[in-house]
Amino acid sequence: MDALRRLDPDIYELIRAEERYELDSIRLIPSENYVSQAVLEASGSILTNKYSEGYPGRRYYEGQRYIDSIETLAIERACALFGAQHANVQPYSGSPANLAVYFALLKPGDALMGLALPHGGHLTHGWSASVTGALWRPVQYTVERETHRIDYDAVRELARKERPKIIVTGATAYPRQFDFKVFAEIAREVGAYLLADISHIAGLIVAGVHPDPIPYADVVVTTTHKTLRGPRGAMILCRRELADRIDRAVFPGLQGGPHNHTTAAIAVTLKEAATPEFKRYGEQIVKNARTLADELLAHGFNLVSGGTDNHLILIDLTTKGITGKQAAQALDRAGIVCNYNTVPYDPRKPFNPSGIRIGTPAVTSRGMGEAEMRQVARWIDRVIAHPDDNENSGRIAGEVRELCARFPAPGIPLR
Ligand code: DSN
Repeated sequence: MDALRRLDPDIYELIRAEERYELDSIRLIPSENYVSQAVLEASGSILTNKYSEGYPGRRYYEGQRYIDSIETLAIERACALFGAQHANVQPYSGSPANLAVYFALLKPGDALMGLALPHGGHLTHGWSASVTGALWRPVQYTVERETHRIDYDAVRELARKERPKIIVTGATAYPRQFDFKVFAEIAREVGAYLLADISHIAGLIVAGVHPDPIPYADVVVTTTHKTLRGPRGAMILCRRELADRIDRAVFPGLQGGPHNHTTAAIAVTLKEAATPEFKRYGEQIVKNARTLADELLAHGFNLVSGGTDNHLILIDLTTKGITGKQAAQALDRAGIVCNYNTVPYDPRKPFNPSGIRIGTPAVTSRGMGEAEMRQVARWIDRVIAHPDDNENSGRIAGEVRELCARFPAPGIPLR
């Protein structure tokens, strides 16, 4: 980055500092990852120079000979990897992807049913603070109070009563698997489309360690930068009959020109995800999460739903006498990065809730395994036991740096 260093040393230094931070810390935010050097190169390429509104072979700009080939490759690889009939790889990220699906399939005021945000759903699944809760009539299901799991009978009952036009399955903070077959049966019974938002679990589905929604859902949305380990972007996969409506909703309905550098990086990501190494990566994410959860339970932590089936763990810290925000800040001082999060039926507000959310996609990308997860759990326990003891946090941060030095991060050169 010599040119950047000379032209804009401020930004250069900040990027270098973030690089060091990502290298020296245990990154447990379950929606984050480390992309490969190949993905970084495609993402930072001259493709950012291009405008190409439209789709391959149907553009509003001339000069698309290479861009068309790149987008076609991305589409073909997405369809092959997920077994989908159609893929749109242009959404800028997950929120616009979900909006495009609603714009394609709903009329203003139609009912949109999704998991409530405080129960693990996403803002764009119809939460009141989101435009999706304003343009459409939100119907929100919750997890069960005792088990913290989706109660499919309650979902069916609510769907029968409210007659949504789309039912969304998917979450940002749900540590268990989704039963897409049951969701599809409910959607069919009430005449709704089923949208599976697999943003968090796409890499696990590809690796075969989470059930696959493609046989059941009308539309599947995923971001490309979480467990799939690609650039920040999104894709919409759907049945052939819905392809035109989805494509028109993305462009010209919601977006202008696609971000071609991102499209190329998505194509590279999909090539990487089709390898046996990626399957092993997905399997290890889940093994690591289970080990981390078991070790936390052994240290007396209270986990939402009692554990995990996927890549993430939600810890309710109420019994430890500390809030999620205090815990996340103390952990950050010790070199362990996570986000604070509401837990189901949380009496506290989202900006200082009762829980933290942790996950294993990024640490698994560095090659860490079960032994390291047990160590991470011990560090979390030591920090949470003395959150205001900066000497303790500093000592742990040193130990964290030593461990991290043994596990190179993809895409970040060792200097
Ligand atoms: N904000 C993302 C996450 O952290 O899960 C979801 O969009």
